[in-house]
Amino acid sequence: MSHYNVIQTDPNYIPWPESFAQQYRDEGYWTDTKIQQLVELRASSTPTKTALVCGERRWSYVELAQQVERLAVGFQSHGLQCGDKVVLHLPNIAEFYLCFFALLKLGVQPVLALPAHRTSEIRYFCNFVKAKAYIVAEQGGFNWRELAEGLLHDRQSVQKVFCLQRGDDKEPSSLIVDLQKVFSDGQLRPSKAEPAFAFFQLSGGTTGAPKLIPRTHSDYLYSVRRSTELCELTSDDSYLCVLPCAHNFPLSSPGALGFFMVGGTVILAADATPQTAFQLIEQHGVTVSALVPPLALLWLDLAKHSRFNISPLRLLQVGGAKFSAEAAKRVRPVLGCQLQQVFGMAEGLVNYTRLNDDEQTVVYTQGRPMSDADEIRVLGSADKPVEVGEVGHLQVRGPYTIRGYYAAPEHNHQAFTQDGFYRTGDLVRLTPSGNIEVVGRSKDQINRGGEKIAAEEVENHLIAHLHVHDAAVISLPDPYLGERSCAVLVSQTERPKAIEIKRFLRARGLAEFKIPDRIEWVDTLPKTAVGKVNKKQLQMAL
Ligand code: OOB
Repeated sequence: MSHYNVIQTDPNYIPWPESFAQQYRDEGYWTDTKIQQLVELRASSTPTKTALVCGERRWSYVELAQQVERLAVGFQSHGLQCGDKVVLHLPNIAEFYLCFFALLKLGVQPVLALPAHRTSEIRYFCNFVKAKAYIVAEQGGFNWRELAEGLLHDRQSVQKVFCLQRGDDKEPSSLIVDLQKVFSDGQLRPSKAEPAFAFFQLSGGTTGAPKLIPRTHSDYLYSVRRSTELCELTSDDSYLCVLPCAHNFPLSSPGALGFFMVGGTVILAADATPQTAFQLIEQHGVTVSALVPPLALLWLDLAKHSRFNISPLRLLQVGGAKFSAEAAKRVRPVLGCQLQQVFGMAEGLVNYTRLNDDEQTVVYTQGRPMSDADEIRVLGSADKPVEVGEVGHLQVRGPYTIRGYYAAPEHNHQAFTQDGFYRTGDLVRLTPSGNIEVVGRSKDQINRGGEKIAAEEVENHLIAHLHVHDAAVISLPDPYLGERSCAVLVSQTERPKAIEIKRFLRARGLAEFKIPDRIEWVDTLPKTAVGKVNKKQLQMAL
Protein backbone atom coordinates (compact mmCIF):
# COMPACT_ATOMS: atom_id res chain seq x y z
CA MET A 1 0.00 0.00 0.00
CA SER A 2 1.45 3.36 -0.86
CA HIS A 3 0.72 6.64 0.83
CA TYR A 4 -1.20 7.69 -2.27
CA ASN A 5 -4.11 5.65 -0.98
CA VAL A 6 -7.19 7.47 0.18
CA ILE A 7 -7.42 7.32 3.95
CA GLN A 8 -10.89 6.29 5.01
CA THR A 9 -12.67 8.53 7.43
CA ASP A 10 -14.10 7.09 10.60
CA PRO A 11 -16.13 9.38 12.85
CA ASN A 12 -15.56 7.01 15.78
CA TYR A 13 -11.82 7.39 15.62
CA ILE A 14 -10.08 10.31 17.35
CA PRO A 15 -6.77 11.11 15.64
CA TRP A 16 -3.91 13.12 17.11
CA PRO A 17 -4.36 16.83 16.40
CA GLU A 18 -2.64 17.70 13.12
CA SER A 19 0.03 19.82 14.83
CA PHE A 20 1.11 16.86 16.95
CA ALA A 21 0.94 14.44 14.03
CA GLN A 22 3.13 16.76 11.99
CA GLN A 23 5.63 17.05 14.82
CA TYR A 24 5.79 13.27 15.33
CA ARG A 25 6.40 12.83 11.60
CA ASP A 26 8.92 15.67 11.34
CA GLU A 27 10.89 14.42 14.30
CA GLY A 28 11.02 10.91 12.87
CA TYR A 29 8.85 9.15 15.43
CA TRP A 30 6.24 8.24 12.84
CA THR A 31 7.16 6.75 9.50
CA ASP A 32 5.11 5.36 6.61
CA THR A 33 6.05 1.73 7.26
CA LYS A 34 3.12 -0.61 7.82
CA ILE A 35 3.16 -3.32 10.46
CA GLN A 36 2.82 -6.17 7.95
CA GLN A 37 5.90 -4.85 6.13
CA LEU A 38 8.09 -5.98 9.05
CA VAL A 39 7.91 -9.51 7.71
CA GLU A 40 8.10 -8.49 4.04
CA LEU A 41 11.24 -6.41 4.66
CA ARG A 42 12.90 -9.33 6.42
CA ALA A 43 11.74 -11.74 3.71
CA SER A 44 13.96 -9.85 1.31
CA SER A 45 16.89 -9.05 3.63
CA THR A 46 17.13 -12.34 5.59
CA PRO A 47 14.80 -14.74 3.75
CA THR A 48 16.03 -18.03 5.21
CA LYS A 49 16.36 -16.90 8.81
CA THR A 50 13.86 -18.63 11.13
CA ALA A 51 11.11 -16.17 12.00
CA LEU A 52 8.64 -18.28 13.93
CA VAL A 53 8.51 -21.60 15.77
CA CYS A 54 5.26 -23.16 16.94
CA GLY A 55 5.54 -26.71 18.23
CA GLU A 56 7.07 -28.80 15.45
CA ARG A 57 6.31 -26.20 12.82
CA ARG A 58 8.69 -23.45 11.79
CA TRP A 59 8.66 -20.64 9.25
CA SER A 60 11.55 -18.75 7.71
CA TYR A 61 10.91 -15.08 6.97
CA VAL A 62 10.25 -15.76 3.31
CA GLU A 63 7.88 -18.62 4.18
CA LEU A 64 6.07 -16.45 6.68
CA ALA A 65 5.65 -13.67 4.12
CA GLN A 66 4.37 -16.15 1.53
CA GLN A 67 1.85 -17.67 3.93
CA VAL A 68 0.63 -14.23 4.95
CA GLU A 69 0.17 -13.34 1.29
CA ARG A 70 -1.74 -16.56 0.57
CA LEU A 71 -3.97 -16.01 3.58
CA ALA A 72 -4.65 -12.42 2.54
CA VAL A 73 -5.64 -13.63 -0.94
CA GLY A 74 -8.00 -16.14 0.67
CA PHE A 75 -9.56 -13.61 3.03
CA GLN A 76 -10.05 -11.28 0.10
CA SER A 77 -11.83 -13.97 -1.90
CA HIS A 78 -14.10 -14.45 1.12
CA GLY A 79 -15.09 -10.84 0.77
CA LEU A 80 -12.98 -9.12 3.41
CA GLN A 81 -11.83 -5.67 2.39
CA CYS A 82 -10.41 -2.40 3.62
CA GLY A 83 -12.28 -0.93 6.56
CA ASP A 84 -13.98 -4.20 7.54
CA LYS A 85 -13.69 -5.16 11.19
CA VAL A 86 -12.89 -8.70 12.31
CA VAL A 87 -12.69 -10.19 15.81
CA LEU A 88 -9.48 -12.22 16.00
CA HIS A 89 -9.69 -14.74 18.84
CA LEU A 90 -6.71 -17.07 18.73
CA PRO A 91 -4.46 -18.58 21.39
CA ASN A 92 -0.65 -18.73 21.13
CA ILE A 93 -0.38 -20.38 17.75
CA ALA A 94 1.39 -19.25 14.60
CA GLU A 95 -1.94 -18.57 12.91
CA PHE A 96 -2.38 -15.57 15.17
CA TYR A 97 0.46 -13.73 13.40
CA LEU A 98 -0.51 -15.08 9.98
CA CYS A 99 -4.05 -13.74 10.40
CA PHE A 100 -2.93 -10.50 11.99
CA PHE A 101 -0.53 -9.62 9.15
CA ALA A 102 -2.90 -10.88 6.43
CA LEU A 103 -5.76 -8.77 7.75
CA LEU A 104 -3.55 -5.67 8.06
CA LYS A 105 -2.39 -6.21 4.49
CA LEU A 106 -6.01 -5.93 3.36
CA GLY A 107 -6.70 -2.90 5.53
CA VAL A 108 -9.08 -5.04 7.57
CA GLN A 109 -9.08 -3.92 11.22
CA PRO A 110 -8.88 -6.80 13.70
CA VAL A 111 -10.02 -6.62 17.32
CA LEU A 112 -7.34 -8.51 19.25
CA ALA A 113 -9.46 -10.54 21.65
CA LEU A 114 -7.74 -12.52 24.39
CA PRO A 115 -7.96 -16.32 24.47
CA ALA A 116 -9.67 -16.11 27.86
CA HIS A 117 -12.58 -14.13 26.42
CA ARG A 118 -15.86 -15.97 26.15
CA THR A 119 -19.31 -15.49 24.66
CA SER A 120 -20.10 -12.35 26.61
CA GLU A 121 -16.98 -10.46 25.52
CA ILE A 122 -16.84 -11.81 21.96
CA ARG A 123 -20.48 -11.02 21.25
CA TYR A 124 -19.96 -7.54 22.62
CA PHE A 125 -16.90 -6.87 20.42
CA CYS A 126 -18.62 -8.24 17.32
CA ASN A 127 -21.67 -6.09 17.82
CA PHE A 128 -19.81 -2.99 18.93
CA VAL A 129 -17.52 -2.74 15.91
CA LYS A 130 -20.00 -4.46 13.55
CA ALA A 131 -17.48 -7.15 12.78
CA LYS A 132 -17.89 -8.82 9.40
CA ALA A 133 -16.04 -11.93 10.51
CA TYR A 134 -14.96 -13.85 13.60
CA ILE A 135 -11.77 -15.92 13.62
CA VAL A 136 -11.47 -18.56 16.31
CA ALA A 137 -9.58 -21.76 17.14
CA GLU A 138 -11.08 -24.83 18.66
CA GLN A 139 -10.11 -24.96 22.32
CA GLY A 140 -11.07 -27.20 25.18
CA GLY A 141 -13.71 -26.00 27.60
CA PHE A 142 -15.22 -23.48 25.24
CA ASN A 143 -18.19 -24.13 23.05
CA TRP A 144 -16.92 -21.95 20.22
CA ARG A 145 -19.22 -23.67 17.74
CA GLU A 146 -22.34 -22.63 19.60
CA LEU A 147 -21.03 -19.07 19.80
CA ALA A 148 -20.07 -19.04 16.12
CA GLU A 149 -23.37 -20.43 14.98
CA GLY A 150 -25.17 -17.98 17.27
CA LEU A 151 -23.31 -15.05 15.75
CA LEU A 152 -24.16 -16.17 12.22
CA HIS A 153 -27.73 -16.95 13.15
CA ASP A 154 -28.28 -13.49 14.68
CA ARG A 155 -27.76 -11.98 11.23
CA GLN A 156 -26.22 -8.91 12.77
CA SER A 157 -22.91 -8.02 11.14
CA VAL A 158 -20.96 -11.28 11.27
CA GLN A 159 -21.16 -12.99 7.89
CA LYS A 160 -18.25 -15.38 8.17
CA VAL A 161 -16.67 -17.47 10.88
CA PHE A 162 -13.22 -18.86 10.23
CA CYS A 163 -12.20 -21.64 12.57
CA LEU A 164 -8.90 -23.37 13.04
CA GLN A 165 -10.13 -26.88 13.70
CA ARG A 166 -8.21 -29.72 15.25
CA GLY A 167 -7.60 -32.68 12.99
CA ASP A 168 -9.50 -35.20 15.10
CA ASP A 169 -12.96 -33.73 15.37
CA LYS A 170 -13.32 -31.77 12.18
CA GLU A 171 -16.96 -31.62 11.38
CA PRO A 172 -18.05 -30.47 8.00
CA SER A 173 -20.15 -27.37 8.36
CA SER A 174 -21.55 -25.26 5.63
CA LEU A 175 -21.59 -22.22 7.85
CA ILE A 176 -18.10 -22.25 9.31
CA VAL A 177 -15.03 -21.91 7.12
CA ASP A 178 -11.98 -24.03 7.94
CA LEU A 179 -9.15 -21.51 8.30
CA GLN A 180 -6.66 -23.99 6.80
CA LYS A 181 -8.63 -23.96 3.57
CA VAL A 182 -8.56 -20.18 3.25
CA PHE A 183 -4.89 -20.03 2.17
CA SER A 184 -4.88 -19.72 -1.57
CA ASP A 185 -2.60 -18.89 -4.45
CA GLY A 186 -3.45 -16.02 -6.65
CA GLN A 187 -3.04 -12.37 -7.00
CA LEU A 188 -3.99 -9.93 -4.29
CA ARG A 189 -6.18 -7.16 -5.65
CA PRO A 190 -4.67 -3.93 -4.35
CA SER A 191 -6.87 -1.64 -2.33
CA LYS A 192 -7.09 2.03 -3.20
CA ALA A 193 -8.02 2.91 0.34
CA GLU A 194 -6.39 2.71 3.73
CA PRO A 195 -8.22 2.54 7.04
CA ALA A 196 -7.98 5.39 9.55
CA PHE A 197 -6.08 3.10 11.94
CA ALA A 198 -4.64 -0.40 11.87
CA PHE A 199 -6.32 -2.51 14.59
CA PHE A 200 -7.89 -2.55 18.03
CA GLN A 201 -6.23 -3.35 21.32
CA LEU A 202 -8.51 -3.89 24.30
CA SER A 203 -8.58 -1.85 27.46
CA GLY A 204 -8.44 -3.47 30.87
CA GLY A 205 -11.57 -1.44 31.42
CA THR A 206 -13.14 0.37 34.31
CA THR A 207 -16.71 0.64 33.07
CA GLY A 208 -19.54 -1.78 32.36
CA ALA A 209 -18.40 -2.41 28.81
CA PRO A 210 -14.82 -3.10 27.67
CA LYS A 211 -13.27 -0.24 25.70
CA LEU A 212 -11.63 -0.53 22.31
CA ILE A 213 -8.30 1.10 21.59
CA PRO A 214 -7.55 2.10 18.01
CA ARG A 215 -3.84 1.80 17.20
CA THR A 216 -2.24 3.11 14.01
CA HIS A 217 0.64 1.63 12.04
CA SER A 218 2.81 4.66 12.78
CA ASP A 219 2.23 4.92 16.49
CA TYR A 220 2.49 1.18 17.11
CA LEU A 221 5.61 0.67 15.02
CA TYR A 222 7.30 3.57 16.74
CA SER A 223 6.67 1.96 20.14
CA VAL A 224 8.01 -1.34 18.81
CA ARG A 225 11.11 0.25 17.28
CA ARG A 226 11.92 2.21 20.42
CA SER A 227 11.43 -0.94 22.51
CA THR A 228 13.86 -2.95 20.36
CA GLU A 229 16.47 -0.21 20.89
CA LEU A 230 15.98 -0.15 24.65
CA CYS A 231 16.26 -3.92 24.86
CA GLU A 232 19.26 -3.89 22.51
CA LEU A 233 17.76 -6.58 20.32
CA THR A 234 19.70 -8.08 17.43
CA SER A 235 18.89 -10.77 14.89
CA ASP A 236 20.65 -13.25 17.18
CA ASP A 237 17.96 -12.79 19.79
CA SER A 238 15.00 -15.09 20.16
CA TYR A 239 11.83 -14.46 22.07
CA LEU A 240 9.74 -16.93 24.03
CA CYS A 241 6.12 -15.81 23.89
CA VAL A 242 4.45 -17.10 27.03
CA LEU A 243 1.80 -14.43 27.62
CA PRO A 244 -1.27 -14.34 25.34
CA CYS A 245 0.17 -13.16 22.03
CA ALA A 246 -2.65 -10.70 21.33
CA HIS A 247 -1.80 -8.64 24.42
CA ASN A 248 0.13 -5.41 23.95
CA PHE A 249 3.05 -6.54 26.13
CA PRO A 250 4.07 -9.71 24.22
CA LEU A 251 3.06 -8.17 20.90
CA SER A 252 4.89 -4.86 20.99
CA SER A 253 7.01 -4.26 24.08
CA PRO A 254 9.14 -5.25 22.13
CA GLY A 255 7.30 -8.55 21.87
CA ALA A 256 6.93 -10.63 18.74
CA LEU A 257 6.78 -7.57 16.48
CA GLY A 258 10.06 -6.30 17.89
CA PHE A 259 11.75 -9.61 17.13
CA PHE A 260 10.31 -9.69 13.61
CA MET A 261 11.56 -6.13 13.17
CA VAL A 262 15.18 -7.02 13.97
CA GLY A 263 15.05 -10.38 12.20
CA GLY A 264 15.15 -12.48 15.35
CA THR A 265 13.09 -15.58 16.10
CA VAL A 266 9.78 -15.88 17.93
CA ILE A 267 9.02 -19.12 19.75
CA LEU A 268 5.49 -19.78 20.91
CA ALA A 269 4.94 -21.67 24.13
CA ALA A 270 2.01 -24.06 23.96
CA ASP A 271 1.20 -23.45 27.62
CA ALA A 272 2.32 -21.06 30.34
CA THR A 273 3.95 -23.60 32.65
CA PRO A 274 7.57 -22.94 33.60
CA GLN A 275 8.45 -26.54 32.66
CA THR A 276 7.44 -25.91 29.06
CA ALA A 277 9.18 -22.54 29.06
CA PHE A 278 12.48 -23.88 30.45
CA GLN A 279 12.50 -26.74 27.97
CA LEU A 280 11.99 -24.30 25.08
CA ILE A 281 14.67 -21.94 26.39
CA GLU A 282 17.17 -24.78 26.41
CA GLN A 283 16.05 -26.24 23.09
CA HIS A 284 16.02 -22.97 21.14
CA GLY A 285 18.55 -20.93 23.05
CA VAL A 286 15.91 -18.33 23.91
CA THR A 287 17.44 -15.00 24.99
CA VAL A 288 14.40 -12.92 26.03
CA SER A 289 10.97 -13.53 27.51
CA ALA A 290 8.19 -11.53 29.16
CA LEU A 291 6.05 -12.53 32.11
CA VAL A 292 3.43 -11.27 34.51
CA PRO A 293 4.50 -11.40 38.19
CA PRO A 294 2.71 -14.67 39.13
CA LEU A 295 4.49 -16.50 36.31
CA ALA A 296 7.81 -14.95 37.30
CA LEU A 297 7.26 -16.38 40.79
CA LEU A 298 6.69 -19.84 39.29
CA TRP A 299 9.89 -19.53 37.25
CA LEU A 300 11.81 -18.55 40.38
CA ASP A 301 10.44 -21.61 42.19
CA LEU A 302 11.15 -24.07 39.42
CA ALA A 303 14.64 -22.78 38.64
CA LYS A 304 15.88 -24.05 42.00
CA HIS A 305 15.44 -27.69 41.00
CA SER A 306 15.14 -27.65 37.25
CA ARG A 307 17.48 -29.75 35.13
CA PHE A 308 17.07 -27.51 32.10
CA ASN A 309 19.84 -25.18 31.03
CA ILE A 310 18.31 -21.73 30.88
CA SER A 311 21.61 -19.87 30.64
CA PRO A 312 20.89 -18.50 27.12
CA LEU A 313 18.23 -16.27 28.69
CA ARG A 314 19.74 -12.80 29.01
CA LEU A 315 16.68 -10.66 29.71
CA LEU A 316 13.47 -11.33 31.58
CA GLN A 317 10.81 -8.66 31.36
CA VAL A 318 8.19 -8.56 34.09
CA GLY A 319 5.12 -6.34 33.93
CA GLY A 320 1.37 -6.06 33.69
CA ALA A 321 1.08 -5.81 37.46
CA LYS A 322 3.31 -4.73 40.31
CA PHE A 323 6.30 -7.03 40.79
CA SER A 324 7.32 -7.14 44.42
CA ALA A 325 10.82 -5.90 45.21
CA GLU A 326 11.47 -9.11 47.15
CA ALA A 327 10.83 -11.24 44.06
CA ALA A 328 12.61 -8.76 41.78
CA LYS A 329 15.78 -9.12 43.86
CA ARG A 330 15.83 -12.87 43.27
CA VAL A 331 15.70 -12.77 39.47
CA ARG A 332 19.39 -12.44 38.73
CA PRO A 333 20.71 -14.80 41.41
CA VAL A 334 18.12 -17.50 40.70
CA LEU A 335 17.48 -17.24 36.96
CA GLY A 336 20.89 -15.88 36.01
CA CYS A 337 19.53 -13.14 33.77
CA GLN A 338 18.81 -9.47 33.86
CA LEU A 339 15.41 -8.22 35.01
CA GLN A 340 13.57 -5.45 33.22
CA GLN A 341 10.43 -4.07 34.81
CA VAL A 342 7.77 -3.02 32.31
CA PHE A 343 4.87 -0.78 33.25
CA GLY A 344 2.71 -0.34 30.21
CA MET A 345 -0.85 -0.02 29.00
CA ALA A 346 -2.72 -0.96 25.84
CA GLU A 347 -3.66 2.72 25.49
CA GLY A 348 -0.02 3.49 24.77
CA LEU A 349 2.62 4.55 27.29
CA VAL A 350 5.18 1.90 28.17
CA ASN A 351 7.82 2.45 30.86
CA TYR A 352 10.93 0.33 31.12
CA THR A 353 13.84 0.03 33.46
CA ARG A 354 16.96 0.25 31.30
CA LEU A 355 19.58 -2.45 30.81
CA ASN A 356 22.26 -0.26 32.39
CA ASP A 357 20.18 0.92 35.35
CA ASP A 358 21.55 0.23 38.80
CA GLU A 359 20.15 -2.60 40.93
CA GLN A 360 18.04 -0.24 43.08
CA THR A 361 16.21 1.18 40.08
CA VAL A 362 15.56 -2.22 38.52
CA VAL A 363 14.29 -3.73 41.75
CA TYR A 364 12.29 -0.86 43.22
CA THR A 365 10.88 1.04 40.25
CA GLN A 366 8.77 0.31 37.21
CA GLY A 367 11.06 2.28 34.95
CA ARG A 368 10.51 5.42 32.94
CA PRO A 369 8.81 6.29 29.65
CA MET A 370 10.50 4.79 26.64
CA SER A 371 10.32 7.93 24.54
CA ASP A 372 11.68 11.45 24.88
CA ALA A 373 8.40 12.54 23.34
CA ASP A 374 6.30 10.96 26.10
CA GLU A 375 4.89 13.76 28.24
CA ILE A 376 3.95 12.55 31.69
CA ARG A 377 2.63 14.43 34.69
CA VAL A 378 1.76 13.35 38.20
CA LEU A 379 -1.14 15.30 39.66
CA GLY A 380 -2.54 15.64 43.14
CA SER A 381 -5.72 17.22 44.40
CA ALA A 382 -7.18 19.98 42.20
CA ASP A 383 -5.03 18.60 39.40
CA LYS A 384 -1.91 20.34 40.71
CA PRO A 385 1.43 18.63 40.02
CA VAL A 386 2.83 16.95 43.13
CA GLU A 387 6.41 17.16 44.37
CA VAL A 388 8.91 14.49 43.41
CA GLY A 389 8.40 11.57 45.80
CA GLU A 390 4.74 12.37 46.43
CA VAL A 391 1.95 10.12 45.22
CA GLY A 392 -0.34 11.40 42.49
CA HIS A 393 -2.39 10.49 39.43
CA LEU A 394 -0.38 9.65 36.33
CA GLN A 395 -1.40 11.32 33.07
CA VAL A 396 0.29 10.88 29.72
CA ARG A 397 0.35 12.20 26.19
CA GLY A 398 2.71 11.19 23.41
CA PRO A 399 3.44 9.71 19.99
CA TYR A 400 1.98 6.28 20.77
CA THR A 401 -0.68 7.07 23.39
CA ILE A 402 -4.21 7.26 21.99
CA ARG A 403 -6.31 10.43 22.11
CA GLY A 404 -9.58 8.60 22.63
CA TYR A 405 -11.26 5.21 22.82
CA TYR A 406 -13.23 4.05 19.81
CA ALA A 407 -16.83 5.26 19.69
CA ALA A 408 -16.93 6.24 23.35
CA PRO A 409 -17.48 10.02 23.50
CA GLU A 410 -18.86 10.09 27.02
CA HIS A 411 -16.19 7.91 28.52
CA ASN A 412 -13.50 9.81 26.62
CA HIS A 413 -14.64 12.92 28.35
CA GLN A 414 -13.59 11.43 31.67
CA ALA A 415 -10.61 9.40 30.52
CA PHE A 416 -8.86 12.22 28.63
CA THR A 417 -8.14 15.80 29.64
CA GLN A 418 -8.97 18.85 27.54
CA ASP A 419 -5.36 19.05 26.42
CA GLY A 420 -5.26 15.44 25.31
CA PHE A 421 -3.63 13.66 28.24
CA TYR A 422 -4.82 10.14 29.06
CA ARG A 423 -5.79 9.64 32.69
CA THR A 424 -4.13 6.29 33.38
CA GLY A 425 -5.93 5.71 36.68
CA ASP A 426 -2.59 4.68 38.17
CA LEU A 427 -1.26 6.21 41.36
CA VAL A 428 2.45 6.70 41.09
CA ARG A 429 5.43 8.40 42.64
CA LEU A 430 8.38 9.79 40.72
CA THR A 431 11.83 9.11 42.11
CA PRO A 432 14.51 11.84 41.98
CA SER A 433 16.08 9.97 39.05
CA GLY A 434 12.83 10.29 37.09
CA ASN A 435 11.71 6.71 37.45
CA ILE A 436 8.16 5.72 38.26
CA GLU A 437 7.00 3.66 41.17
CA VAL A 438 3.44 2.36 40.85
CA VAL A 439 1.84 2.50 44.29
CA GLY A 440 -1.85 1.99 43.61
CA ARG A 441 -4.84 2.77 41.50
CA SER A 442 -7.70 5.20 41.42
CA LYS A 443 -9.61 3.28 38.74
CA ASP A 444 -12.28 0.76 39.68
CA GLN A 445 -10.38 -2.23 38.41
CA ILE A 446 -8.90 -5.41 39.83
CA ASN A 447 -5.47 -6.43 38.54
CA ARG A 448 -5.55 -10.18 39.00
CA GLY A 449 -1.95 -11.14 38.30
CA GLY A 450 -1.90 -8.93 35.21
CA GLU A 451 -5.40 -9.81 34.04
CA LYS A 452 -7.59 -6.74 34.37
CA ILE A 453 -11.16 -6.92 35.65
CA ALA A 454 -13.48 -3.93 35.37
CA ALA A 455 -15.47 -4.12 38.60
CA GLU A 456 -18.54 -2.54 37.04
CA GLU A 457 -18.70 -5.08 34.24
CA VAL A 458 -18.88 -7.98 36.69
CA GLU A 459 -21.28 -6.08 38.97
CA ASN A 460 -23.67 -5.63 36.05
CA HIS A 461 -23.68 -9.37 35.44
CA LEU A 462 -24.17 -10.08 39.13
CA ILE A 463 -27.22 -7.88 39.57
CA ALA A 464 -28.85 -9.71 36.68
CA HIS A 465 -29.20 -12.63 39.11
CA LEU A 466 -32.69 -12.99 40.53
CA HIS A 467 -31.48 -12.97 44.14
CA VAL A 468 -28.80 -10.29 43.86
CA HIS A 469 -30.14 -6.91 44.77
CA ASP A 470 -26.82 -5.03 44.86
CA ALA A 471 -23.21 -5.95 44.17
CA ALA A 472 -19.71 -4.55 44.64
CA VAL A 473 -16.64 -6.24 43.22
CA ILE A 474 -13.44 -5.41 45.07
CA SER A 475 -9.85 -6.57 45.20
CA LEU A 476 -8.28 -8.42 48.11
CA PRO A 477 -4.56 -9.01 48.54
CA ASP A 478 -3.22 -12.33 47.33
CA PRO A 479 0.33 -13.59 47.90
CA TYR A 480 0.58 -15.18 44.46
CA LEU A 481 -1.69 -13.12 42.17
CA GLY A 482 -1.08 -9.81 43.92
CA GLU A 483 -4.82 -9.25 43.95
CA ARG A 484 -7.83 -11.49 43.72
CA SER A 485 -11.45 -10.53 43.31
CA CYS A 486 -14.28 -10.65 45.79
CA ALA A 487 -17.96 -10.02 45.06
CA VAL A 488 -19.81 -8.48 47.97
CA LEU A 489 -23.53 -9.09 47.49
CA VAL A 490 -26.80 -7.94 48.96
CA SER A 491 -29.99 -9.95 48.68
CA GLN A 492 -33.53 -9.08 49.65
CA THR A 493 -34.69 -12.63 49.15
CA GLU A 494 -32.39 -15.62 49.56
CA ARG A 495 -28.61 -15.97 49.45
CA PRO A 496 -27.59 -18.59 46.88
CA LYS A 497 -24.36 -20.54 47.48
CA ALA A 498 -21.12 -19.14 46.01
CA ILE A 499 -20.94 -22.01 43.58
CA GLU A 500 -24.35 -21.14 42.21
CA ILE A 501 -23.35 -17.49 41.68
CA LYS A 502 -20.20 -18.56 39.85
CA ARG A 503 -22.14 -21.00 37.74
CA PHE A 504 -24.55 -18.21 36.86
CA LEU A 505 -21.70 -15.92 35.71
CA ARG A 506 -20.11 -18.69 33.65
CA ALA A 507 -23.45 -19.39 32.01
CA ARG A 508 -23.56 -15.73 31.00
CA GLY A 509 -20.37 -16.38 29.05
CA LEU A 510 -18.00 -14.32 31.15
CA ALA A 511 -14.24 -14.96 30.85
CA GLU A 512 -13.04 -17.24 33.63
CA PHE A 513 -10.59 -14.71 35.11
CA LYS A 514 -13.52 -12.37 35.81
CA ILE A 515 -15.38 -14.94 37.92
CA PRO A 516 -14.97 -13.67 41.52
CA ASP A 517 -12.55 -15.70 43.61
CA ARG A 518 -14.66 -15.11 46.69
CA ILE A 519 -18.32 -14.30 47.34
CA GLU A 520 -19.52 -12.56 50.51
CA TRP A 521 -23.04 -11.53 51.54
CA VAL A 522 -23.79 -8.41 53.57
CA ASP A 523 -26.99 -6.68 54.64
CA THR A 524 -26.15 -3.38 52.95
CA LEU A 525 -23.21 -1.93 51.06
CA PRO A 526 -21.49 0.94 52.90
CA LYS A 527 -21.71 4.25 51.06
CA THR A 528 -19.42 7.27 50.86
CA ALA A 529 -20.60 10.81 51.57
CA VAL A 530 -21.51 11.25 47.91
CA GLY A 531 -23.47 8.01 47.89
CA LYS A 532 -21.03 5.77 46.03
CA VAL A 533 -20.23 2.30 47.36
CA ASN A 534 -17.36 2.63 49.81
CA LYS A 535 -15.06 -0.08 48.47
CA LYS A 536 -12.19 0.90 50.79
CA GLN A 537 -14.38 0.17 53.78
CA LEU A 538 -15.41 -3.18 52.32
CA GLN A 539 -11.76 -4.07 51.71
CA MET A 540 -10.91 -3.28 55.33
CA ALA A 541 -13.81 -5.33 56.63
CA LEU A 542 -12.88 -8.49 54.71
C1 OOB B 1 -0.31 -3.88 30.35
O1 OOB B 1 -1.36 -3.33 29.68
P1 OOB B 1 -2.90 -3.39 30.14
O2 OOB B 1 -3.62 -2.51 29.23
O3 OOB B 1 -3.32 -4.82 30.25
O4 OOB B 1 -2.96 -2.84 31.62
C2 OOB B 1 -2.50 -1.55 31.95
C3 OOB B 1 -2.51 -1.34 33.44
C4 OOB B 1 -1.76 -0.11 33.89
O5 OOB B 1 -2.53 1.06 33.78
C5 OOB B 1 -1.46 -0.49 35.33
O6 OOB B 1 -2.59 -0.29 36.11
C6 OOB B 1 -1.18 -1.95 35.25
O7 OOB B 1 -1.86 -2.42 34.09
N1 OOB B 1 0.25 -2.27 35.12
C7 OOB B 1 1.15 -2.27 36.13
C8 OOB B 1 2.38 -2.65 35.56
N2 OOB B 1 2.20 -2.87 34.23
C9 OOB B 1 0.89 -2.62 33.99
N3 OOB B 1 1.03 -1.98 37.43
C10 OOB B 1 2.15 -2.07 38.19
N4 OOB B 1 3.36 -2.44 37.72
C11 OOB B 1 3.52 -2.73 36.41
N5 OOB B 1 4.75 -3.09 35.96
O8 OOB B 1 -0.43 -4.43 31.42
C12 OOB B 1 1.01 -3.77 29.67
C13 OOB B 1 1.10 -3.26 28.39
C14 OOB B 1 2.34 -3.16 27.77
C15 OOB B 1 3.47 -3.58 28.43
C16 OOB B 1 3.38 -4.08 29.71
C17 OOB B 1 2.16 -4.18 30.34
